Amino acid sequence: MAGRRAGNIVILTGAGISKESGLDTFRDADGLWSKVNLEDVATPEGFIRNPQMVHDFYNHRRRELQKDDIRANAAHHALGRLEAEWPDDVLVVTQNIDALHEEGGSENLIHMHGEMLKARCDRCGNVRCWVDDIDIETACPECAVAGGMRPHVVWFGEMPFEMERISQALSQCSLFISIGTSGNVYPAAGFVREAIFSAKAHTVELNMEPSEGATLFAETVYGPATAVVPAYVDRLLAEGY
Ligand code: BV8
Repeated sequence: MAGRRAGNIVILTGAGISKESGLDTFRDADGLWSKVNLEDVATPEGFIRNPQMVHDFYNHRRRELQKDDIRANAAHHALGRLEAEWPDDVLVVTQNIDALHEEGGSENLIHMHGEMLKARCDRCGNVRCWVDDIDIETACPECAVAGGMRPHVVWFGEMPFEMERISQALSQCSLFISIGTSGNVYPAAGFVREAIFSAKAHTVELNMEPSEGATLFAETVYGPATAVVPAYVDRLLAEGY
């Protein structure tokens, strides 16, 4: 539908959109999963087996993403601009646990895999902003019980957040854009199918290279996010899709 400049947009992002801000991806050659075993640090079983190892993994990443030189890049800012200038809804659903979309100006935003700068108490369920390290002695500020604090992130085998709201948005979108994700992790990797079958949406993949689901997309543009995403947003605002 060349030229369409209306309709709700759902944008799924993954680690690739934050790569040029200086944060590691997971499955690239130098990615996080090449340095540590995901079963040990991103599963509830791993946390039960060795909670301090999991805390060390997240404490390192939490410190990293708070460094002054880790800033939102042109791709994050382009999505903030799209949300501000597009006539209908723009929802960003991110698998990322950094806060770079917020810095880029996105407000209609869902962190489906949680947020690194939040912590949750397994005892009382309290969730709050958290910038310091967590360890096995850390006490919950709410219920004062020690040892139950964990990063407020979604591990493998745990249900991602706000799935109802995401499905609702997918069923009502006219345009689905996937940015910087390898399409390995479900349910996020299945959103493109949902957008096609429940909303007959136009689908676009903007990535460094074809993802696992590349053949499902009506349109694909490959290259670094800081080049490809602003250019796509400019074209979308000027000419539609
Ligand atoms: C669920 C934690 C169901 C936070 C993450 C057996 C048992 C249990 C579950 C399963 C199972 N088998 C399969 C599953 C489902 C499982 C899954 O999908 N496994 C895969 C590996 C097969 N999924 C789950 O478990 C999910 N939960 O299914 O629950 C359920 C049902 C009922 C009741 C209860 C539960 C939970 C998944 C979430 C896991 N948590 N992380 C954290 O530490 O960050 S996953 C991790 O992968 C991150 O969240 C990350 O965001 C996510 C996806 O990775 P990507 O973002 O795509 O990153 P990746 O490195 O892979 O790719 C980067 C891409 O960017 C590449 O394509 C690259 O080319 C590109 N790129 C690089 N540079 C650039 C670039 N692009 C543009 N510009 C650049 N410069």
